[in-house]
Amino acid sequence: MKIALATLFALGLTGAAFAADYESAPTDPVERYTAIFQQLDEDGSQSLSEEEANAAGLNSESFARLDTNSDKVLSLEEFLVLANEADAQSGGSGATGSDGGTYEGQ
Ligand SMILES: [Ca+2]
Repeated sequence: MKIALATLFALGLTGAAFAADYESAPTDPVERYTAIFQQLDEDGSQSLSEEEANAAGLNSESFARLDTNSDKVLSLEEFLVLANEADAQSGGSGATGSDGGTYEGQ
């Protein structure tokens, strides 16, 4: 979980920088992370290579964790696991870190 938290922190910074370009940041984590995904996906492939993910602050271990089908790229669906985690972190007052397994069934 320490790695995941570091990843979220790094992506949070990326999201803040991204949101600064707009009048208001999306409050919904899915919208926010979709926007981040689209910004990171420079070649428009609808997937993130490990290089693109690394540029966003995801290390190789986090990349492998998110790449649930092991095709060496992150789809939007895989990337949005981070949005679900961020939502749980920010919205779950006092309920963080105890389990973290709610997204594993996908
Ligand atoms: Ca994948």
